[in-house]
Amino acid sequence: MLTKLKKLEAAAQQALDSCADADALEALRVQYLGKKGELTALLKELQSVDADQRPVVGAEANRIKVELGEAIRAKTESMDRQRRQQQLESDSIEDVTLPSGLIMPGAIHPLTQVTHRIVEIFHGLGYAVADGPQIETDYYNFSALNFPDNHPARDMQDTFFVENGLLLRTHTSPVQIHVMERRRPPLKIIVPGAVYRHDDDITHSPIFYQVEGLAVDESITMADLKGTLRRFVVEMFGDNTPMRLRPSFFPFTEPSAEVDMGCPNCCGKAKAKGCRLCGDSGWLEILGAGMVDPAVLENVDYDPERYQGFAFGIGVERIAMILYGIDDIRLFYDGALPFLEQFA
Ligand code: 2NL
Repeated sequence: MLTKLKKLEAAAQQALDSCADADALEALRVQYLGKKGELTALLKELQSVDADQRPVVGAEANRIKVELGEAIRAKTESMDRQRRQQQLESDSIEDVTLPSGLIMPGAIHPLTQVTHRIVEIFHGLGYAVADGPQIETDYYNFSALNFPDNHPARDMQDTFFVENGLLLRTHTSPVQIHVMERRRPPLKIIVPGAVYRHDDDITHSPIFYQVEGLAVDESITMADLKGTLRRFVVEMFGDNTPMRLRPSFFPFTEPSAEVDMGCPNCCGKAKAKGCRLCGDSGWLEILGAGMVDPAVLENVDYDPERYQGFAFGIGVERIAMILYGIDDIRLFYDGALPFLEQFA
């Protein structure tokens, strides 16, 4: 019996050494250790061994069973590791700089394109670009701009307040206040940037973009304002675009005006003027403007007897919607590619 066991062990060891893959190893395991395997069969013969020999033979058979099982498991594992290593090496990318198949070229967002165009027009008129913080104090966003303490725009319902009495600017005007505090006239600046109001429907977004302008010098008049805005309208919408100023009110300008352009949809057409876009008036409001209120100049220590200024505020979304015939402001913020790709 012991001789049989020794022979079996030697044969199994030799077979194991010549196993070349996982299938062969599994076949080997079944051949020796399986239910009908050779070692299993020998273990069953144990009953016929003399009782005094049985413990020695039994122990030897068990040792072979355990060691052979362990050897097969170890070789299976080592071949597995080797196979994975080879796969890693053969799968490796030789040139990591090669482009992938699908490349989606990016494009400038339409609101950014329109902002750039507006800034470019005023740059051509000698304006310098300025910017500043989007989180502001009540002073820079409201008080310095001559908003009375009880003005409804200060209301929680219109303004996003953050902690410590700070707020998200509701217009870019606080930037102009910072610039005027730092510099003396003459001054011509254009201020593009994100602003925030608690508003959300098809013509209002809680974040939106403005370009405000400010010019301060000795003897600036309303005629300078009108001539400047005329240049803007002509550059943006074309030579023959009608434009008009309508009296209005802002806390920070006096006098104030709203500026309309002829409705690009119906103005000048043969039939009677008016359509859905312009509310049947033939005119579309495009921006607000006015002469800087002397109280605002005083707040930044400019002498209002010596200096005058004009200012204006342009809503980027509104200009883009008119320019491209878009009727829902939310399209700019949804990030849907079929919409955005049209501006690539
Ligand atoms: C609008 C109106 C406007 C201004 C913004 C301004 C800034 C300073 C002083 C005076 Cl620091 N004015 N900005 C003036 C008039 C109108 O915006 O409806 N924008 C969309």
